Amino acid sequence: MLIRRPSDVLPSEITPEAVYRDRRRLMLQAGLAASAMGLAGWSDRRAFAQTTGVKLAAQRNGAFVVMDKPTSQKDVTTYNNFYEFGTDKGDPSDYAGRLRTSPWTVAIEGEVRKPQVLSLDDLRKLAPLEERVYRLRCVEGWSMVIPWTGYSLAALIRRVEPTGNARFVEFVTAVQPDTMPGLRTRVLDWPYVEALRMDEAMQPLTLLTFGVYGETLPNQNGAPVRVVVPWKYGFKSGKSLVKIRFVEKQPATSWVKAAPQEYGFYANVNPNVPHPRWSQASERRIGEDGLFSPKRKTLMFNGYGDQVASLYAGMDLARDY
Ligand SMILES: Nc1nc2c(c(=O)[nH]1)N[C@H]1C(S)=C(S)[C@@H](COP(=O)(O)O)O[C@H]1N2
Ligand SMILES: [Mo]
Repeated sequence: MLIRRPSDVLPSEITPEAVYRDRRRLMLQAGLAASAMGLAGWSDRRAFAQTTGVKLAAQRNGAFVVMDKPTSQKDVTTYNNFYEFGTDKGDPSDYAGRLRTSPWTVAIEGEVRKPQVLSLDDLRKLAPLEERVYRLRCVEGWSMVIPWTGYSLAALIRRVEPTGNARFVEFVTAVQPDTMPGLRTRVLDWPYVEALRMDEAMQPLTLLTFGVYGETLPNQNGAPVRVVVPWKYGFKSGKSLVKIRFVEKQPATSWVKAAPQEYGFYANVNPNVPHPRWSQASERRIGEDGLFSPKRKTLMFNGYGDQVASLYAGMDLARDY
């Protein structure tokens, strides 16, 4: 019997659409057959649920809750960017099921007095978990409103005691060639690396994130731990972190390396600075704005200007985009 694994259905195989759809159907059938035989496995879970179902207790922090209507859990967990699993919005939820998230460790390295390797459990217990509702604005022109669970990254940073040389924080994300079909495409230089200036990383909004919608993160949203930086374009919020490195020099980040003319290091949401190929002045809220409804205006710093504008005083944000 031929059981198709996700690696057999790579979009990068560039199969004609019909063949590709047929493979998906076969895969779903394989999942059905497996469940009929009582075999619990990835195919079941992948085909029938997009969330983990594992509750993550947290206190809602009203100071970090935007009033916008949250995007549905379904959209949040099935409309994703996670290029390690493919470049289509549905690829992460379709193919991230095999990502190994346990055991998981995060290494804290570089310019810190207390370098250490933390288990996911220890990392999660380092500070009280909070639920916060943030806007997320993707550089591609869409946005969502998402209830995340986590704590301010600042709590971890204080714990590991950065030295005076630590000026940037680099986030290195997972590379699992056998579970990440997207790694075979050379769209980005893997691992996916992002970074923040130290003061940005210490800003209380910057969230070390373990959950979404009251549950642990689904793989497609960056399980088991990611960062969320709500005043910057979504690509700054690296998923599935394995290393947090404190460094003196501004790190070479994946998107800047891939297209420096298009993606800046700061990547602050800014309606006044167009992407070279499209405007950033407006956005489409997923699940609310149709393709033909007027787009809503994008806010400077994604609406978080009161909290973060001072970080950039004196900088020319049209040059340092
Ligand atoms: N490792 C990794 N992290 C990533 C990405 C990625 O491709 N790989 N995509 C980024 C982009 S472009 C966005 S918009 C957000 C999307 O997060 P979400 O799918 O949980 O909404 O994740 C960011 N983090
Ligand atoms: Mo994005």
